[in-house]
Amino acid sequence: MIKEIIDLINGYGKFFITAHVKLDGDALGSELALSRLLGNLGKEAVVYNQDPTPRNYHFLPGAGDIVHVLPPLEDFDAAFILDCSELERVGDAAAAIGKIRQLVNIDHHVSNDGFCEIRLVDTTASSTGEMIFRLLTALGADIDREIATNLYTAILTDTGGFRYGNTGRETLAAAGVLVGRGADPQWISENIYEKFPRARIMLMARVMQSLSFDCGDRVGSLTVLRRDLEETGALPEDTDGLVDLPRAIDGVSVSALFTEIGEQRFKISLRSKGAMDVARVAAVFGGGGHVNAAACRISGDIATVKRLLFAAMELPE
Ligand SMILES: [Mn+2]
Repeated sequence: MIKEIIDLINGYGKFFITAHVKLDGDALGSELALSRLLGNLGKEAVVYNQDPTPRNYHFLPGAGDIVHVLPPLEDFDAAFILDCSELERVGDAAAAIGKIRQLVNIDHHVSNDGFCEIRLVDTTASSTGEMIFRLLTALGADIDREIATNLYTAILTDTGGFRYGNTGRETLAAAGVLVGRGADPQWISENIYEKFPRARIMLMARVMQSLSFDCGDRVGSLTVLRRDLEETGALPEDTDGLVDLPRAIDGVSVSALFTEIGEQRFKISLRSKGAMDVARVAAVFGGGGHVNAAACRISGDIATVKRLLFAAMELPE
């Protein structure tokens, strides 16, 4: 399939690139690296995202050129849909984007539904960034500092800083090559993880008060209510990473973050240690993800939502 994608890149001139809503480092780094690659090859590429770029990713080379208003889609020869397991993940424009002549999906989610013919899906890859790295290598394309910085960011963030189970030998080898091409690990980490606004830490302090344990103390959870954001001045993106906090507790194998997204409606982010498959739990409620990281939405008051979720985990009470 990589051959088909290379032929398509060589054969066409104008490319549309997008990724999922609720942007993360993998989505952004993959988009910007691919866009830069296409530009280096003399092609035209536009990166479109429905959502704004989170503040801590503004440093990524090319981030300022991302558009958030849909350009005329009939101009494009092909569209790259990155880090998406379903076309719908790109947001409200999914149906329109789906009409672009040629769709290419590059992704690593286990729940990928194979929505288009030309696709590069490897559920063993750490990140879409690692797959873009393979594509670049197969193309024999030059990896400049801009590409290296974006791909290193994609891999770094999707592996939780090279800590998760998806961190393989190839992952680290790719990261090594990228550092050799100018990606600066310290500068990149500082930008992503150590430039938070004060409101984010105030939100964290407040949300930590909601820490609770269930299922025989094997599940640790936090709850973010809308008023927590309002009263601290934090933004929705400031809840990123909160889900990882309970998982760091000894004896906790699953962490859950309940985020109030509407009247009697919660988004639940799940993280697990080891073999516990949270994608299966999320799927019970129509969600999805990976073995160790998944998400879903459930309606009801917080007590009901918690009860439904914990019942689906089938862990001893
Ligand atoms: Mn990813």
